[in-house]
Amino acid sequence: MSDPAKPLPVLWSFRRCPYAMRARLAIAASGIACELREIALRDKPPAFLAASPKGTVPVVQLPDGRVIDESLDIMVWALSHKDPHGWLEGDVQAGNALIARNDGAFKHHLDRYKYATRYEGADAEDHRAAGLDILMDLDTRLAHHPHLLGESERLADIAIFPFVRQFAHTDRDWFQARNIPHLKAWLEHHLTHPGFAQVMEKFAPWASGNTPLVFCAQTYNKACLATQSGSVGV
Ligand SMILES: N[C@@H](CCC(=O)N[C@@H](CS)C(=O)NCC(=O)O)C(=O)O
Repeated sequence: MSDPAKPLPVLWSFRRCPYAMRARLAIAASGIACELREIALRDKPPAFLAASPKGTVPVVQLPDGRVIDESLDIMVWALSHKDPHGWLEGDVQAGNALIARNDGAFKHHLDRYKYATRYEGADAEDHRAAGLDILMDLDTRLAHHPHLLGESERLADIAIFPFVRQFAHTDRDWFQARNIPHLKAWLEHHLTHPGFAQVMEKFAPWASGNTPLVFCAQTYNKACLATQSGSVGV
């Protein structure tokens, strides 16, 4: 439990942002209590921009004044504190390569598929096909083991699935018709995990003077324990 006298790290977040999701998942797993401040991207609070002028979520503001404003750095910061599921273990180089492709090429195609009108000359179907090529590669990996890097869930699984979720939800019928069964099972596992529901709880945007909202996911790990008997339990 958090000590009410001790200031908590502040987590600036946006519920539907895949970068923020992966940061919340890692913080939840670590058990670190934070003050969650949900923001609206169209109406960023001055206090948020003062903490991180680049204006992207997620951002963690530590009580000592340090600011962590990249989702992967937030994940590593949180899990370095406590990593109950061993997400930082395994083949880190291979995991980082998968994450780099996700955050680079896959995100590029995802944005131009989902928001084609925002990108001049972008053809949504071309970008969807290019995104699918990457997902087919992930599907091939997942044909051999339940997680991207082997028998155990790692940072790459947690860092990548929120983006695959967004791709899948852009046109659910089209996605369902694709022959990528292993990837679909992997995605379903993450989406139905009780810990995911917990980090997707809805909150109104933060306003100065609000009662602090403690994002403490002690319950995340309890939820994990409850599912450990499942076939691909965390
Ligand atoms: N590289 C950053 C990217 C974060 C990012 O781009 N987040 C989006 C939301 S999903 C954002 O805040 N965009 C700013 C905006 O839309 O104004 C990270 O990993 O944290």
